[in-house]
Order: sequence, then structure tokens, then C-alpha cells
Amino acid sequence: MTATLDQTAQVERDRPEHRFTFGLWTVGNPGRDPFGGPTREPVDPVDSVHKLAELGAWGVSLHDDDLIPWGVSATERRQIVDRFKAALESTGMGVGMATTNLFGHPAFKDGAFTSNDKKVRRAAIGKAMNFIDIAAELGAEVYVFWGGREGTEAGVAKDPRDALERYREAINVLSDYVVANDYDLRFAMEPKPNEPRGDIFLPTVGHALHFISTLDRPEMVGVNPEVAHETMAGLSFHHAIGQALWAEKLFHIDLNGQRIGRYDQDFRFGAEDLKENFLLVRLLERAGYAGPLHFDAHSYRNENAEGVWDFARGCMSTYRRLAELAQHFDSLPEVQEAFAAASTPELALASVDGDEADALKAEAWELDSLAARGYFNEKLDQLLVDVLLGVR
Ligand code: GLT
Ligand code: MN
Ligand code: MN
Repeated sequence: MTATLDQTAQVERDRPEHRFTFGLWTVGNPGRDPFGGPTREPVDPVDSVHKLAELGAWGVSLHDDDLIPWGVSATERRQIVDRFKAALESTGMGVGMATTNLFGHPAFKDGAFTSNDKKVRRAAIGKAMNFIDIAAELGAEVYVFWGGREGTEAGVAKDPRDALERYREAINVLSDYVVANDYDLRFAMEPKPNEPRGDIFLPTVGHALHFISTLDRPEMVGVNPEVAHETMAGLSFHHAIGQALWAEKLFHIDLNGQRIGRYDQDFRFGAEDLKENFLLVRLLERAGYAGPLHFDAHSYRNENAEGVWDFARGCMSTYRRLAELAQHFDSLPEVQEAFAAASTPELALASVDGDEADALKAEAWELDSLAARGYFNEKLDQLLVDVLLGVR
């Protein structure tokens, strides 16, 4: 295992800081669920900033209402923002992303940007503008749109084409607003298949990527995929990330733990499906993803305040450990041999080199002989399992 430790050092030299961030709503999660009230005390956002800085995080992310309680006066609002800014400055913490709470207020019960009520849609756009101003002031890199309420239980109540048109309108208006104010902010759409709505618009990364291609300023908008959300839909998260990277649209990422077929669990990163997490981290590291690594997760409900910090430490150490294991895996000669046997590198070569229709048609008759080979995936996958188990 000494080799592995050396590789850790290598990872840390190459990338002095994995830019780990936590939402104020994650470490501040009081343990409420649909069946029971809070099990932990509320946390002052300024205390979260200090504690996360001490644990080695790079920064935080936040909703408007996480920082500024709904309904406070303009003066209080200013004081709260100034006090928070001072905490960021004194700790050197950054803001990975900011976002609008467009799901908590009862007025958003039929949707925000896609509510059937035009007045609600206008208020939702205005609420986002109000916090975009503060996000820019706090130096946030990315502004996220998670449309938790953008959907239906009674599908008959909304024509999905109208809803998508209104969604697009809202993002277009808000991107114009950012440009008009000269803010240095990019947007990221966060897909989710369901919960809290029965069905949510833009349910997966693929849906979101297509939606982005229809916008007025597509270059300004990327995706913020979340482990739990693609996994809830039974999809491969690392394939979703692969497609987002391939489209150059991975602006932000929400890391957590989730089992297929369950409610949105938002467990500690690494708490479930370590193999999928390994594939994810290996992909992010190999792609040189440099955006925030955001843990959108929370501690188990049966933890007290101390358990929350165990949770935060665990998220970061598991990511680091998987990054070092990914390097170790790729450094093993037997793994490189297995990749060659599986023809993994060959997938990076173009299939067709020029105008070869005659040759391609002739090669169609070679399928019988091509069927004989093996791809040695058993050996390759077992090597991965061995590395995860620490036996290699
Ligand atoms: C909410 C949701 C998350 C989103 C947050 C951003 S809010 O906690 O479950 O997945 O990322 O709005
Ligand atoms: Mn999320
Ligand atoms: Mn979630």
C-alpha cells in the first residue's frame, strides 16, 4: 500500500485543492423528514463557514432563504449579507454556487417558472433576480436552477410544451439580466425525475442538455447533475457525467449517496455504491474537472451536531481516497494489460477514416469471425474490485 500513499501525495501536489463545497442547507440540515420534525438545532450560516474552513473545505453554496430568512427588512437583509461576507473574507472561503429557493414558499405549490399562474411566474423570476444580485456580490461562480416544483401530479393540468416554453422564457430573461448587469456568473440546470412533484420537467441530464441547446444564450448555461437524482431514475451517474463533459456542459456537480428505487436519500458521498463512485471520481479526475465538488447531502437523522461534522469529513476523505485509488488502478501494469485485452484504448480511434463505403460493406461479412473474440471484462472489472477492496 506504500505505492498508493505515494500516489496520494502526487494527487495533492498536482491538484493542491480539490475545491470541496457544502451547501448551507446540507450541514445545516436539521433532520426533518415527511414523518417527523427536526432532530438537530438550527445552525448559524457563519458558524458553518468557520467550521467548514477548519475541516479543509474550499467553500460553501447557498439558497437565498438559507442565508436571509424570508420576510426580513431591507436593512436586516443588508446586515446579514455583510456579516456573511465578512465570515467568507476572514476564512478565505469561496462561494461555489448560489441558487434561489423556488420550492419552499406555498405560492410555488403549482410551480415557479412553470406555475399556471402568470403572477407566480413573474414573482419567481423576480425572486431569482434579487438573489442573483447578491450571488454576484458574494463572488459565486455558478447560479443553479433546481426545478423541484416545476412539474405535475395531475398531468392533465399542464401542456408540457407550454411549461417548457415558460421554463425557457424564464432562463432567457435571467441570462439577459446577468449580461445586462455585467455579472460574471454562469447558470447550471439541475435535473431530477420526481420529488417533491410527482413528475418534474427536465427529469434527467439528457433532457436538460437538450433544453439548454434551445436557449437564447446556450453558452452561458450548463448542468448541475446530482448523484441521487440520476440514480433515482435508475440511470448510470457516470454515464450522465460523461455526456455532460463531452458536451462541455459540466459547470457544477452535486455529490451524495443514493440507492436505486428509493426516495431522494442525499446520503454522505460514498455511503452507497462505491464502484459507481469510483468510476465517477476516476472520470472527473481524468477529465480534469476543475469546478466545485459540491456535497449536496446531509447527515443521517439520528446524528447530533457532532455527527454532522463526521459526515462532512467523510464526504471529503472518500472523494480524496477514491481519487488516489483511481490513480493507483491506472498505474498497475496488469490493469493496463487488461485494458489492452478489452480494446479499451481502441474506442478512442475513429471507426471510419475516409470515403470507404465499399470496404465497409465488404467488412459487414466479417461479423461471424468478429464474434469469436472475448473482451476480458471479467478480468478488468475484478481488478477494479480488488483495488477497491485494497487487495491489490
Ligand atoms: C434541494 C434539492 C437539491 C438542490 C438544491 C438546490 S435544493 O435541497 O434537494 O438537490 O440541489 O436548489
Ligand atoms: Mn442537488
Ligand atoms: Mn437530492
